[in-house]
Amino acid sequence: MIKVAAEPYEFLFDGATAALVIIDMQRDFVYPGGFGAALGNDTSLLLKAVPPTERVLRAVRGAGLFVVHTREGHRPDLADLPRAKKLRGHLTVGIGDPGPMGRILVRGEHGHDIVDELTPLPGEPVVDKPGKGAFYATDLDAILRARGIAQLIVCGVTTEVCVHTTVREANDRGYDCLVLADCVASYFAEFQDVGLKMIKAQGGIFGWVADSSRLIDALAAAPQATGAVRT
Ligand code: TIU
Repeated sequence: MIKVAAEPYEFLFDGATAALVIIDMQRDFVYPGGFGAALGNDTSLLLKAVPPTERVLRAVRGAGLFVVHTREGHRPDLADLPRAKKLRGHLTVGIGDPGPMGRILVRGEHGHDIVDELTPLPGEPVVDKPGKGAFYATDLDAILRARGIAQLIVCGVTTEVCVHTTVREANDRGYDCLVLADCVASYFAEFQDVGLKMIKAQGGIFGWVADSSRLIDALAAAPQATGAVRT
C-alpha cells in the first residue's frame, strides 16, 4: 500500500486499484471568453491549479496508475442541455452561444477541450458529462469498476462545484477520494477554503485532502506502484 500524509488522516491506496481523475480542466473554465467568464468570474484564479496538476499527471503516469479525464459540456444540437441550465443566470452569452473559443461548453469546440498542459494520452478515457457530477449520465462508474478501481485521486475545477459534486457521488458509490488541495481551484477564495474543509471534516465525511507534493513524495517512495511502470 502507498501511504499519503493527508487530512484527516493517512490516505492508503494500492496503485493497481487507484485512479487519477482530472475534472473539467477545460479552456472554457480556465481562460477568458469561455463559460467561466460568461458567468462573471475571474478565470485567472483557476490557472494556478494547472502546473501542480501537470506535475501530478507526470508522476502518476510514471507510476503506471490509471488516468481518467472529464469534460463538462453538451451535444452540438444541445439536445442534452436542460432548459433550467440554459436559462440559469440570465446570461447574455451562455451555453451554445458563439465565443472566442467556439460555442460555449459545446463538445468538439476548442473551448470545450482540455488545456494543452493536461492533454490526455491514448488509453486515458475522456468522460463527457452534461452535469456537474462526473457520475451523472456517464459511463465513469462502469469504466472504474471494470478495472477494479476503489480509490480516486482527484484534481480539477471548480472545487465547490464539479469537484465537490463528483467526490460526493463517488463517496456514495463506495470510492475513497483523495482531493489534492493545490490541484483544485475555485473562482472564490472562501469557497476553495471551506470546500476543502467540508471534505475532510467529521473524520473525512466524504474524503481526504492533501497537497500534491505529499502524493508525489509517496509515489517516489514506491516506484513500483502498479507493476506496470511506463517508460
Ligand atoms: N461555475 C463553476 O464554478 N463550475 C462549473 O460550472 N463547472 C465545473 O465546476 N466544472
